[in-house]
Amino acid sequence: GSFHVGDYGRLLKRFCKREQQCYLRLMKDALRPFVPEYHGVVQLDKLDYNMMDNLLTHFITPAIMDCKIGSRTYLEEELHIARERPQPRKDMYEKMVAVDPEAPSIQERAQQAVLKTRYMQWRETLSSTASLGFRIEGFRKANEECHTNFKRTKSREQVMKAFDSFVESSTQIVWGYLRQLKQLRQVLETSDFFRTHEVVGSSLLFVHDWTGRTGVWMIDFGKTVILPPHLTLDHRTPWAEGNREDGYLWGLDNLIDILANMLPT
Ligand code: 4IP
Ligand code: MN
Repeated sequence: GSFHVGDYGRLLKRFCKREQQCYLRLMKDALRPFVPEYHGVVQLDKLDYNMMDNLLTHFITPAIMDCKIGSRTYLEEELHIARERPQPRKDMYEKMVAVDPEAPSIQERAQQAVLKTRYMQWRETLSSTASLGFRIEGFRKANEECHTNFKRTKSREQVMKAFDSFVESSTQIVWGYLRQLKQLRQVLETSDFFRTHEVVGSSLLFVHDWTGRTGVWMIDFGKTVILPPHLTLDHRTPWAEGNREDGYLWGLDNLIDILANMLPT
């Protein structure tokens, strides 16, 4: 696989140069408390890995959830590549018809293949990514029960129901997450890293356990890219090709709003 649990509470993730550059910059940014500590590159069986803190270490049989944040899940540069050198993907066609046999166009059906950007856009509108700026990718409960069937989880009500199942209706846990998400939002709004990066395909990792402890961290920076000098993002303005906006804060606003609505009034 692309992960190994290392010694000393560390995690090894298959090396990605772009992700390494992000972690190096994040270690010097206000966001540092909201990402795993980065410990450099290590080799294992001739493969390179980025080494970071294992975020689960201080929890007891934790429940974990991965939410992909942002209104767009592919980079603008992937769009350019798709135009210049279109590479129809049979694997993505197969994933598409498995969910909805009606989804491919006549041309896509003839090719039995779709472009990656087309597949990603279809996933965005099928899920809550396009309408809410985030989507649940999956969660695992303390009892090891895994839930990954969220490709069509789109409405606020569906999302709320999934969150409620993840926290097993604990308002204490929802409170904990809400407090940490609001702290994260405050820090994001002052972070130099955040202002100067297009953050795409990154997730928030939610972790809690039966003691009532909660934690939220930003993870997955393989598609987080630095902007050209003098360009900055507010992460709330809707995307129009060329503006590089990713909808990250818009999604976080919606996520916070939905969690707040799960609490008794
Ligand atoms: C996957 O689609 C995810 O979007 C992956 O993102 C993405 O990897 C895959 O692209 C794509 O096939 P499903 O979730 O519908 O299976 P993530 O890595 O965040 O899970 P990228 O490389 O875009 O991050 P390919 O090109 O790796 O297949
Ligand atoms: Mn990825």
